[in-house]
Amino acid sequence: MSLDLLKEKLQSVFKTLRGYGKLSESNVADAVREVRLALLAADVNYQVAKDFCDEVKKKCLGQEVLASIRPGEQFVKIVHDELLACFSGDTTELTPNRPLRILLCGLNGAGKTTTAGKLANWFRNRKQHVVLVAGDLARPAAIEQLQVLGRKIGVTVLTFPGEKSPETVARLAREEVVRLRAEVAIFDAAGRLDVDDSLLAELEAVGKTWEPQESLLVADAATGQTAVKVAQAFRSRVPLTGLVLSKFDADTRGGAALSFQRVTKVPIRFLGTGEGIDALELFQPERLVGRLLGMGDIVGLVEKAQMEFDASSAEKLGEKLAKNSFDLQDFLDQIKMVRKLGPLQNVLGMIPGMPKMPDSVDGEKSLRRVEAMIRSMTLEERSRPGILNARRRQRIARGSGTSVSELNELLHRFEEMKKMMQRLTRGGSPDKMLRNLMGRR
Ligand SMILES: Nc1nc2c(ncn2[C@@H]2O[C@H](COP(=O)(O)OP(=O)(O)OP(=O)(O)O)[C@@H](O)[C@H]2O)c(=O)[nH]1
Ligand SMILES: [Mg+2]
Repeated sequence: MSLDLLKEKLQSVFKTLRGYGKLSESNVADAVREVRLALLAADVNYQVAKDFCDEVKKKCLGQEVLASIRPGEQFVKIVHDELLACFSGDTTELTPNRPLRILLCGLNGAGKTTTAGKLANWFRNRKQHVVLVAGDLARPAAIEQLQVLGRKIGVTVLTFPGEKSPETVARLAREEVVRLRAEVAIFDAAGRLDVDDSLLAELEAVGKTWEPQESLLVADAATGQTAVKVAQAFRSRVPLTGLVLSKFDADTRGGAALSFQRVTKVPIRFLGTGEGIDALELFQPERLVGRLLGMGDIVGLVEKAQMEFDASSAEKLGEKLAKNSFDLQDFLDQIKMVRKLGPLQNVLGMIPGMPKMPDSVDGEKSLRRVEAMIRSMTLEERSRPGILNARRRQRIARGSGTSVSELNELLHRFEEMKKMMQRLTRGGSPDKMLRNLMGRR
């Protein structure tokens, strides 16, 4: 299996770290160096590996040490999240427009024709009317190869015998696609041994006529950084919308996958995982990263520990409430703490007094405004909101770029929340009450 080497190396780094009592500057530096070597050995682009490691280091040193988990585990989680970030950005869905015209390009032997067959099969399995277009007029047996594939999966292959220009084929095929009312049409273009001007010029011309919504570059994963360079060269002339990494099943070092998106800014859409017609996977970053680390359990564990950590500071908060000394400063601390926990829509509900937000964008916005308002208050105002007269309120609203009525609403909500919490505290221990309030047992 590919990627095994990188996986092994990462695991040995994690093992070493597990022996330490806590993450310190020096053991983090050691571990990060090991990770960098592992990435480079796996053929990850140098700059990508460097940025990656800088980021991991920063996160490790900036993070609270969670009492209940071991440093190695926390480190795994950080590496995991950073690996995922290598793929963040664009969506992986193919455009919903119909007819969907796809152009497959790439070097000789990259796997274009095979991928064309696999993709056609993929759409056909999804009950889409799909056709293949034989656009490789350069290699003598290319048309026949596609026809054989088409017959195998029961998909029409459009050919234009005698035609010498791929551009003309693109024009005629487009008309045919409309006539046949096909929903998806996949153009199998010619390759070259190397990226050269004649190839790029041909693809440019085909692109102008075929006007594909999706231009996918098929690149051989086994060629590692070379594949990344090829992608960069193509991208300069052909507006690529995605990559298909073929031969991902072969014994590759796997690092190319990690470099692609960062270097080329083009998302990986599919992985080719074998010669068979079914050997095509929609690219899912979580899956790849999970496979790479082989430690989904640890990632889950750290997430849980973060929740526990949250609960222990909730206890302290509970004491404050019991003594009726919970003030706006504590409220602000709560918001800060909750922020650390991750996706806002999941955690917003944990802040006492925060209304449920319909979506994370609105939630984030409103949270930021609440923070701004509290930050515009003096410390005295934060601990004794009672002194907030009209003048002070005006000043705070101006200072935070909000309005007096918004501030009034916040203060009202805060008082309501305090009252409600007080009622709840009478019925039990503060920390139990808070856990209840925060939806935990
Ligand atoms: N193991 C493996 N082999 C693959 C995969 N994709 C393609 N191949 C093999 O790679 C070889 C070349 O594939 P083609 O699809 O003919 O490549 P092409 O890009 O169309 O090549 P040209 O038409 O010559 O430019 C074939 O032997 C395929 O079986 C894959 O995902 N895994
Ligand atoms: Mg081919």
